[in-house]
Amino acid sequence: MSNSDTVLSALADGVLSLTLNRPDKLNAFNEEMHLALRAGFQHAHADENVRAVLLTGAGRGFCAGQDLGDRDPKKGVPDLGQTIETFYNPLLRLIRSLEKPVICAVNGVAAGAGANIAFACDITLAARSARFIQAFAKIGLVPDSGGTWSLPRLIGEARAKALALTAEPLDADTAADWGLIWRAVDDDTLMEEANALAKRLAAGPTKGLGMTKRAIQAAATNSLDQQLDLERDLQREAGRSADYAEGVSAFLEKRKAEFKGR
Ligand code: LHQ
Repeated sequence: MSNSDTVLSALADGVLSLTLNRPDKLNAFNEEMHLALRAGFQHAHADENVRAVLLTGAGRGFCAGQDLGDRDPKKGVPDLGQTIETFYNPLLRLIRSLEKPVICAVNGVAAGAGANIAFACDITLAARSARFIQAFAKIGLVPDSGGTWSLPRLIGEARAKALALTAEPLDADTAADWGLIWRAVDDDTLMEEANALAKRLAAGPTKGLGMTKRAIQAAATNSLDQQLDLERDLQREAGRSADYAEGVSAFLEKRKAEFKGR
C-alpha cells in the first residue's frame, strides 16, 4: 500500500479504515492523495483479510473535491478529461466493483467529487452538521465521479437537477430523508456508529454480501428478466459458500454464526 500520509490506513477486525488526510484543504484531492486512496482500495480488493472498508476524512471536512490549487487555469488550459480518466473514474470503479461493503462516514462538508464519492459508497452515514454540495456549477464544470448517474437514480431528476444546477448545500438530515445517504447521526457519535457498522459487516458472510452488492448495482441497467436470472446464478454460488453452510448450521444449532468470508 502507499506510504503517503495523505490517506491514513489501518486494518483492524477485518475493517480497512481509509482516512483522507489533508485537513487544511478540507481533504481536497491532489495527485498524491488520489494515488494513496487508489492504493487503499486496491489493497481492499487483493487482501482477503479486508472484509469491509470505512472511508472518512480527517479534520472538519470530509472532502472538498479536486484541489483547485492544482488546476490553476493561468498555468494553461487544462485537460480535465484526462484528470477524470486517470484518477476519478478508476477510483469510482474500484469502489463499485469491490465485492465487500464500503461504509462512508461523512464527517463534514463534502463538495464536488467529494460528495459524489460519498454517494458511490454502499452505506453512507453523515454527521448532522455535514453538508453536500454539487460545487461544480460554481466553477463552470459538470458533476463527475458518477454524480450525473447516481443523483437522478437516488433522488430523481428534479432534485438532481436542482442540486447540480444551483450548487446549493444540502444538509445531512435532508440527504437522508431524500435517500442520498443511509442516515444522519449526531456529530459526536458518527465515528462510533460507523466503526460499529463496519465491524459488524466485516464479521458477516463477505461473499454473500459482495454478491448482494453486485446484484443491486446490476439492477440499474438490467431488465426484470435479466435480474431474476442473475439472482438465480448468484444464489447458486452463495449456496455453495462455506458461510451459507455455517449460517444455516448456526441457525439450526441455535448459536451465533461465525462467518469466515468464504
Ligand atoms: C480548498 C478546496 C479545494 C483547494 C477548500 N481546493 N483548497 C475534477 C477534475 C478536475 C478538476 C476539477 O475538479 C474535478 C472535480 C471537482 O471536485 S470540482 C469541485 C472542486 N471543489 C470545489 O469547488 C469546492 C471548493 N471549496 C469550497 O467551496 C469551500 O471550501 C467549501 C464549501 C467546501 C467549504 O467552505 P468553508 O467551510 O467556508 O471552508 P473554506 O472555504 O474556508 O476552506 C478551508 C480551507 O480549505 C481554505 O484554505 P485556507 O488556506 O484559506 O484556510 C480553502 O482554500 C481550502 N479548500 N476546498 N477544492
